[in-house]
Amino acid sequence: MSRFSRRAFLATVASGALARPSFSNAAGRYLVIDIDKMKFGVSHIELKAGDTVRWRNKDLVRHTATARDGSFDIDLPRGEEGSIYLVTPGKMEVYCRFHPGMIMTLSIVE
Ligand SMILES: [Cu+2]
Repeated sequence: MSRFSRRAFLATVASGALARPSFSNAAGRYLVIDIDKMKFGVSHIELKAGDTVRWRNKDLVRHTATARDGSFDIDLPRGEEGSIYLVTPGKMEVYCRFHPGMIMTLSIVE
């Protein structure tokens, strides 16, 4: 099992109006990963605890950004965005539930 727990992330799903969790005053960076042409924009990204990752679906079809360990599952209809705020160091795999070949990894360091 992964070292991530469900509590490790504040996950939010953007549906129409973007949900804004408490990360607005986080000191970390804010990184955007575009999804297009059936791929995540990066296959691997290294982050720090306190960073926020935002996925943007620029593709023509619906995708998800889903943690392999179930920590989060962000539904991303066409044109939608969704973010997670990373708090726990570790490595995890993210995939798309609709297209299991779409995979990327996040490494969160202290
Ligand atoms: Cu997909």
